[in-house]
Amino acid sequence: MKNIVIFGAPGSGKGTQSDLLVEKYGFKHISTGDVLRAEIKNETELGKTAKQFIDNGQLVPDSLIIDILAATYDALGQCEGVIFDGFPRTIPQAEALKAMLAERGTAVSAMLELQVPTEMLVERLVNRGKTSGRADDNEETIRKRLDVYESQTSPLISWYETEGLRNAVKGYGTLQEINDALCAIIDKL
Ligand code: B4P
Repeated sequence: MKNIVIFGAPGSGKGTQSDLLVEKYGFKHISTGDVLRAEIKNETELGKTAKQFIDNGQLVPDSLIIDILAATYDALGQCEGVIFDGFPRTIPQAEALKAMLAERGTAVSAMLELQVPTEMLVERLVNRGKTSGRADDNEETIRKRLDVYESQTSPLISWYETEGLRNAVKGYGTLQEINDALCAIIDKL
């Protein structure tokens, strides 16, 4: 079973490419952003807490997200593979993922990093905001999210490099070109 981490800044196309990979390989998909948005919609206690962080462009605290991740993973059952989209976003989350998978006798197979220039990210997310209805897709919050990415999430690039799992891909161009580059890596796993 493959455990694939799809990694990149907000708006790098993690969700978009995950959908294409699910279609091609039949993998299951865990998007922590989607999980949190569902909690917000259902007005759970977790959703109420998460909303305050998300609307402000900040990350939800590690302790909240790590527990949810394990429960979501266990609920998937047997499958060919899992795509982790938007998780991990901090080094403690990466360490927790490693430990959680090790407890289940498995490990991350590869980290796929989508590289996109910052101004392109802003443009994509401002455009998404016109139809997504997401409170965090406005320019001010987008820039905050990108700062949070730089300070808290980008250190994971060298963390995964050290683990020997990092694979960087150009994250702009057509969806198909990007998808082909990701599939070439997955096919070698
Ligand atoms: P997420 O839901 O993970 O969303 P994202 O990073 O904003 O977007 P993604 O990279 O998936 O981009 P997409 O494919 O949609 O996170 C939202 C929030 O939840 C976070 O800010 C945080 O607060 C919280 N959260 C989530 N996980 C967490 C965690 N682990 N710990 C703590 N907090 C957490 O693409 C963006 C746009 O670009 C789309 O409109 C798409 O159509 C377009 N696009 C994609 N590929 C393109 C291409 N090749 N060319 C042109 N446009 C493209």
